[in-house]
Amino acid sequence: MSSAHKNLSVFSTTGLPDISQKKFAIIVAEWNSEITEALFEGAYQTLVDNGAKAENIIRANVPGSFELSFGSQVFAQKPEIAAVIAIGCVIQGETKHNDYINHAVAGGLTEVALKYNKPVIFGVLTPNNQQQALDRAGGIHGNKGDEAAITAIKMLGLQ
Ligand code: RBF
Repeated sequence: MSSAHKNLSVFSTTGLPDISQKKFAIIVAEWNSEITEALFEGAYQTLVDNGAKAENIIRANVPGSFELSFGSQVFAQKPEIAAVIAIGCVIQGETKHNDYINHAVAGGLTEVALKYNKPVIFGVLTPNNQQQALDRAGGIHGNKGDEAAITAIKMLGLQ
């Protein structure tokens, strides 16, 4: 089914756990900052809208998406952090750099989550072009940052 005009960020928010006492870290890659700032805003606002206290949301920047694994580990290892959301945007170029970065980050974030036994969310867009990124960062397909935040909250409900 084509997703050309679909808001892909429609999700259920029923039965979410209480996050009023939970601390979150949002790690933001500076590459493609127009996109990653919009994703961050979506994630931050969604956490607040669902009960997180603003002072319990910590933000840290890393240069590019490749650095998200290490940046996430720095915060995942802190006992007070309940969940980490990694935000990035890797746009396909003429070379295969995007494949290497995307695979490295997906694997790195998975490792950090399993090592520290807490949710580490993959909020990384992997679009073919800038327009696809804009469409998913507050455009016609919604905001994947919102989804990343809801995913973090849902995963906390498992614990
Ligand atoms: N980082 C991103 O977050 N998004 C990108 O689209 C992106 N494109 C890159 C393209 C090339 C050719 C290189 C070398 C790096 C790129 N990076 C990108 C940066 C990467 O995530 C990382 O910060 C650097 O490779 C330093 O480790």
